[in-house]
Amino acid sequence: MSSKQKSEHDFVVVASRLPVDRIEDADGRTTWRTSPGGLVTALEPVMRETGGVWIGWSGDAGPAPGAFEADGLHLIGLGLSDTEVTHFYEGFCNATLWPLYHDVIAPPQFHRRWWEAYVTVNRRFAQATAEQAAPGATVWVHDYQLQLVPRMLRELRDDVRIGFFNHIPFPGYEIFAQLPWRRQVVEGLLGADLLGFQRRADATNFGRACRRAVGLTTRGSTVRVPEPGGHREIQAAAFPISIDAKGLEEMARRDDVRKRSWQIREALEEPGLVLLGVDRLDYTKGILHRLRAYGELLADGRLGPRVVLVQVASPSRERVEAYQTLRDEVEVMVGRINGQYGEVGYSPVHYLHQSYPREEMAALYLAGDVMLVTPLRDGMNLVAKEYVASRFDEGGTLVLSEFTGAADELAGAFLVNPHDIEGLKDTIVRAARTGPAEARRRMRAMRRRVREHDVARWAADFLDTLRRVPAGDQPDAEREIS
Ligand code: GDG
Repeated sequence: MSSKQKSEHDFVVVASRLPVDRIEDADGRTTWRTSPGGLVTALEPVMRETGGVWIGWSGDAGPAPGAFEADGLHLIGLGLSDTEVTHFYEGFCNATLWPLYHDVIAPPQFHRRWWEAYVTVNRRFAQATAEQAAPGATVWVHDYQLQLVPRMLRELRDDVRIGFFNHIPFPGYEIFAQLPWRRQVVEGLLGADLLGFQRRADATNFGRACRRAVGLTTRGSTVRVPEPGGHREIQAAAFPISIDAKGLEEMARRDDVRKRSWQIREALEEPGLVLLGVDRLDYTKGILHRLRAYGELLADGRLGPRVVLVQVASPSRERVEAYQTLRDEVEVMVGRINGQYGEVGYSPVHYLHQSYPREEMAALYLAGDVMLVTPLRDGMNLVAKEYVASRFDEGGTLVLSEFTGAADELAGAFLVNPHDIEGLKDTIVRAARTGPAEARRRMRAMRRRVREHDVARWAADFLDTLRRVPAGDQPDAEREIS
């Protein structure tokens, strides 16, 4: 145990990013504003109840902000140097693991110096966590940026209970096996007591990686990890993440938000049909496939006159090359479609490369007739769930890629394989032509699902399971796993 250990917090959240944004005021002083993401909403009550702490990076290169409070939450900001931002964050996280874990949609790059930075930064997170956790504390580590933290932390503090949740897919073994450091990554994760994934298929893929990369035995969701003189049994299972459905519905019902949604439709000047896409500008989201299908539908005239596609593509990872290339490709295609099918006073694509306040997002969701969520691969896709939660009017239809985690849950969606452009076109047409009674039936079923399985339930399910898994070493004699 580290001599610097402060042993303060019974609950520690460890995520690559802090749940706050840095704001410089006019006098150059730094203040912090909590960013209202789903994860914070879900974990805030637990954090407050337990006096928990959140450890993460502020998002800027430079010295560590250290311990501070924002809106009553205890936060510890860790620092990354310029080189670490390049090698760890933009490199190993966003140009190695992200494409690899999304079925190599873009080619992953493998560089030893990026891996070294990944190890260094993960160790920094593990050490900071070991210093903050009270004896027997519960630690919840998040996502692919921190896969080595569970084991590093266990080596420093074998008294804490460690959960890990992977927000992105865990790939099939043939793909995962490309990673030169596959064994270290699996062993890093196996330091946890409970590993959570979005879909059962991800947990199954992880089990296979344990068998193939490390030679372990698994049974169902249990992985048996040998330890000197005994073994540990770890659970790897699906915990599909969700959203603050109630909060979002309340926002969508607000007068100002509804008014804004009418204004949006008005600004589109009597559209025949409004299709909507909302994504980070990322190659996993299938934006090019969507645009291609839409362009062909305009050529065929199958969607009728004055159809518009509103496509929000919020800026993301702009210093990573694959993202710059994607932006160019998307913008060329948007320009081509508008050039070919637009008229004075009519643009078939409204492309918005901007970030919007949450209220504007809710208004957009209300203004869309057909929501297009067409990722080539996506751990869950919260946008699909947000659309459904916002539609208190039970209007609108959802076209949803089979390759999202959300497709396992949202049975009322029109499921589609985005690689199949003909199929995508037919599905968009079907979703657009659905009669109001059928659309309402589908929307109701999806809304029920999202309301009953919201982000608070997700967090409670994970933390309850983590509390129940047997922690620590077990003697070898008890039972055999085949
Ligand atoms: C990862 C996994 C998994 C987008 N533009 C704006 C904005 N957004 C918000 C959306 C939504 C979130 O960002 C995006 O969440 P997604 O789930 O769709 O996708 P990723 O960012 O790739 O998230 C994913 C998720 O983690 C959670 O586990 O579902 O599979 O890839 O909430 O609304 N929000 C605002 N302005 C924007 O312009 N305010």
